[in-house]
Amino acid sequence: MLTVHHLRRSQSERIVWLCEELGLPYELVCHNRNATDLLAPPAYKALHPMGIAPVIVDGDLVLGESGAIVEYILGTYGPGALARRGSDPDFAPYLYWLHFANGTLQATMGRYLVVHRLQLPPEQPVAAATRKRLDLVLSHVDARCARVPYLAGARFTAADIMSVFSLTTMRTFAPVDLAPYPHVRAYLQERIGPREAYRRAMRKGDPAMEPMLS
Ligand SMILES: N[C@@H](CCC(=O)N[C@@H](CS)C(=O)NCC(=O)O)C(=O)O
Repeated sequence: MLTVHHLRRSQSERIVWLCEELGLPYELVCHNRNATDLLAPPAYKALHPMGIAPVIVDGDLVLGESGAIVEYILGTYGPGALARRGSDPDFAPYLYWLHFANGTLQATMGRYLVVHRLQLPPEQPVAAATRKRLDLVLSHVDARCARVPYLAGARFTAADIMSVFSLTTMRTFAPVDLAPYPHVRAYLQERIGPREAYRRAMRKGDPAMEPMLS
């Protein structure tokens, strides 16, 4: 059986959510971050050479990297409903938003986290450039959410599963006010939050944490 190693408050929530959306049988192993440095604990580090979340184990396979895991699960177990393929008009936007999630959105949030942790003043050039990039990225997502219900288009896909962490749980580490992005907020509150599989995944992953949807 597929085992999902979930590091609490991390990108591995995407994989728990994906399994719940697909209704897959899977074993969920939850790990807490170290209290001191908030990194993954030694047991998590031992799972994979990178030691970062997510990691899945499927028979002899140990796989890391959210995007690879999502593609692997969809390709191996997914009935196809959460991906878009070549002849589908949503194929190109699906690919774009699936890859934008880690390539640009999460990367920018990560950069913003560093600036936040270093407590750089807003006028410091790197801090100012990072804030500008973050606004560009969030405005881009906001414009997309204003036009279509889900990132790939009319239907919910794995592109949403890849993106939501950066707009929600990531903000517990790097606070970002979503008030200037009302369509992102509507997307989170009206379309993602009510999804039973999302709520179940979040509850199973960390019953003590309320999803940050606003
Ligand atoms: N690009 C990777 C990023 C993985 C990553 O940075 N995970 C963080 C959690 S969000 C982590 O494991 N941090 C704990 C640590 O570095 O020890 C992916 O999507 O899988």
